[in-house]
Formats: sequence, C-alpha cells, structure tokens
Amino acid sequence: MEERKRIEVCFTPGEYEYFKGEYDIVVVIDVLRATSAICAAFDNGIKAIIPVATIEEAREYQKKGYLVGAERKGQIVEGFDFGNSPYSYMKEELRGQEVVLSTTNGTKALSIASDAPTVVVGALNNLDALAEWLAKQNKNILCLCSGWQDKFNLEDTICAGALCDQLIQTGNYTSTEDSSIAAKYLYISAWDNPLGFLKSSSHRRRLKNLNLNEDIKYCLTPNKTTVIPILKNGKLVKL
Ligand code: 3SL
Repeated sequence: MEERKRIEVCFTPGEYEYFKGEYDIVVVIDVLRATSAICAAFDNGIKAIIPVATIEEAREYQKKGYLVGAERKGQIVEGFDFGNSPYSYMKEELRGQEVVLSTTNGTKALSIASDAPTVVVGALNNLDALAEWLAKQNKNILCLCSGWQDKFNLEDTICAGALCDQLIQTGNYTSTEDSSIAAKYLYISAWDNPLGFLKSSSHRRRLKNLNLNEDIKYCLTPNKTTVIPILKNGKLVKL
C-alpha cells in the first residue's frame, strides 16, 4: 500500500524555518484579510498580484507606474492606491490588471514561502475548492499560517485545521505534528459558528475597532469562490 502523504500546520512565519524544505506544496493562509482579499481579487478577474514583503519594495513598483495596495496594522498606508479589504478588489477598473500588494503578515508569509516548489493561497473563502485540488496532488503539504507579527492567531489556524480535516478524510493523508492535530481540534470546535468562535480573537477586535465589520464577515464566510491563486515567478496568478 502506498504511504500516506502528510498535511501539516506551521502556526507562524517565525516557525517556518523548522518546516522548510520538507514539503512540495505550501498553502499560505491569512484569513483576516490578505489571502481572502487575494481570492476576492481573482474572483473579480484580476490578472496578477505581485506580493511584496516591504513598503520600500511597494514604493519601487509604484514609481514604475504599478497600481499598489499597501496595508500596515489594518490601515491603508498613506500614498498607496488601496489597502487590504476584499471589497477594494471588486472594482471594475481592476479587472484584467496586474497589481502589487504589501500587507503586515500575509505577503511576508508569501515571501518566506516563495522558495517552496509550489505555493498556493488559502482562505476560508476558497476552502472546499482548495481542499479538493490539494487532495488530487498527492503531495506533502504545509499550511503556513501568517499569524500576527509572528504570533499565533486563531483564524488562520482554524482554516489550516479545516484543510487537514478534509484531506485526512480522503484516507490518503495524515498529520503527525502536534500543531496540525491542535489546528484540527480548533477547527472542529469553531466550525458551527466561526464568527461567534472568533468574537474575542485579537485580530477580529483590531479590525472591529477600525470599523471593518463587513470585511470580517466576508473573510469568515466559507466557500465564496473556487479560485486558487498560485505563485509563478514571483506573481500570483489564477490556477
Ligand atoms: O496581516 C496581513 O497581512 C493583513 O491581512 C492584516 S489586515 O487584516 O489587513 O489588518
């Protein structure tokens, strides 16, 4: 019998070095809000997103005439075209465009993972489509949670746990790390009511204080889209 593949969870970019190099596919997750906004952008017909880790890199692209989104601590960075709200990417004028994006944690995680053979974007918004695609790859998978400034967060972990659960249920995958087992249990506890479960989570509070309730609701709604963004030569494109 063929050995089962692994799906594991890394809680924060800061721990990535301990997982690095062992996985064929890395799923970068930043439910609130970077990877949800990226899925919304592709759902709306954006052509490509160039994720950059720093504001300096974002400024360089801006000088070259690119449309650039930049967010730090939940807010649009002054001087940029938009931030990180999924709703910013639903505008008609962005269809068919190539844009640049820099966010506090999500694009940093994408940049850290960029040396992996395959990097895809995960969110609750594309959960089932992504799980179905991952199951067909039959490869070792790491879910890299973006967290918050290298600290653990609940929403990314729940999303990673949901992916583990779906893949384990196929019978072809297993999770052996305690982080993955914990993520799966958190997902099981949260799933009846993710919005309620995350009521007191740190980033939900942070975004609520910025009056971003609609963004929170959008990002915490599973399966709004079937798009799977994938990193190719430094750009995210639709798979
Ligand atoms: O950390 C990130 O990359 C962002 O998603 C944070 S925020 O939701 O825009 O505040």
